[in-house]
Amino acid sequence: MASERPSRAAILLPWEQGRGGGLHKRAADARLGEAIGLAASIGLVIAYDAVITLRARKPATLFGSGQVIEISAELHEAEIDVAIVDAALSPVQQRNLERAFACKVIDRTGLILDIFGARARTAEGALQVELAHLAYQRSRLVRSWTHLERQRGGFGFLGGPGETQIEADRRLITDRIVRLKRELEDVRRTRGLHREARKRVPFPVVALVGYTNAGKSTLFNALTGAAVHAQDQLFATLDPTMRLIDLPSGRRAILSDTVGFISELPTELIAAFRATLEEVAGADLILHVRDAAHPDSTAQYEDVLAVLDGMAATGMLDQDWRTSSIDVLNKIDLLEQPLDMPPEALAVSALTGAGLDRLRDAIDARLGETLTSVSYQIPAQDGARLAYLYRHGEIIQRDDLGDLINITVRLSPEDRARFEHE
Ligand SMILES: Nc1nc2c(ncn2[C@@H]2O[C@H](COP(=O)(O)OP(=O)(O)O)[C@@H](O)[C@H]2O)c(=O)[nH]1
Ligand SMILES: [Mg+2]
Repeated sequence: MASERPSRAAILLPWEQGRGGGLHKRAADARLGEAIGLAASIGLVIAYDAVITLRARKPATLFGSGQVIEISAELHEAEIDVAIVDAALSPVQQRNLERAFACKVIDRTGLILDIFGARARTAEGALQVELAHLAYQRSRLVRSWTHLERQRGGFGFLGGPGETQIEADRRLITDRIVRLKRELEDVRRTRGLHREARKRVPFPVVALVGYTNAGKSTLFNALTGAAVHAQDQLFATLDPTMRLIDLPSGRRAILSDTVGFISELPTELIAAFRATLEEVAGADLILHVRDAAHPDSTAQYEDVLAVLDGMAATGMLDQDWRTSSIDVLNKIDLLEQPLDMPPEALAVSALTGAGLDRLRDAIDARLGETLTSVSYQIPAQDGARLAYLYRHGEIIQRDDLGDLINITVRLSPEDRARFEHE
């Protein structure tokens, strides 16, 4: 279809009756809101959405036959190009629904893969997403293949053209997966180098993390405002989701928006998601943004902590990453009563701007506590002191002047004191 207009999407959330009708309406609404946010984040226009109560999961179409007819009419009415079913669809269900709805149908995994693909930043992220994509495609081929096999009583000797095609596709995909895995290994080997380069950015990096729909992007826009810095262009070419912010003390930092956490992330996408969190690993400060008005706010908060702790366990993050993070409770404008919250958390509304001044102050103070930039002149033969700076600091600039080296480095107060005591 020609894309003169943005694609119009419908979000269909199958909701099993057992999941508890009226009582859990809030949960269903929250889940629908998440799916809408995800779809909107890749530029789809959401022209229709519905929670569809399932009495049973129909193997052929997931939804009941009456429901399929009703939905078809609605989708037609709303001129939908793509229907997103917020569940896992079997290849057969997907095909049958495409036929019935007369539009493209994608399931939850397909949608998330698209989002990760659009947002992957590092080479590793892009490779991981492609890998997940291929594995997803292959699993779909495998399933129809075993289905054919079964029809033939387990032997493929009579293989017709359809079957041969599937086998060939499958082999192509498998080959590509093998090559991708090799590339990934290479990328991992050079990962350290990239991080080193990244650290040379002369400003501390503040990364926003949290569930999708928590309000990270809204907060990103609110904090960065309309002010566009000349230096922004430096980052704009790299990434539109990194921008310079001015803090009250005059300190500057780079604010970095990230792909959000997604509830019930399909397991085959976890590696790809983790790769998109790479840049969080390089951040000087993490802003953990929560939707304080979400029914699962606490569980979501704990999920994020668990993933970040997991990154710390594998060495991607510092063990004490929690000391360089700030909990931000967003959407307080939606709350009827004041929050019962930890004393060190900050309550804000990215939408109304409430609490943002205090957040700016807190970011400023935290960055001030952690790293400061210092310049030293070191004799070129003093390898031990140079090594110390490389190990403990972030080298911003180095000029070799024969016998002397001028070096500018960002150090924590403790490391700086130790270095200067020597
Ligand atoms: N009421 C209210 N809505 C907000 C607030 N912050 C964000 N939102 C809304 O929440 C939705 C998701 O926000 P977004 O920034 O895209 O979330 P992200 O997925 O974390 O980047 C959008 O509809 C925002 O308008 C807030 O402080 N109050
Ligand atoms: Mg966002």
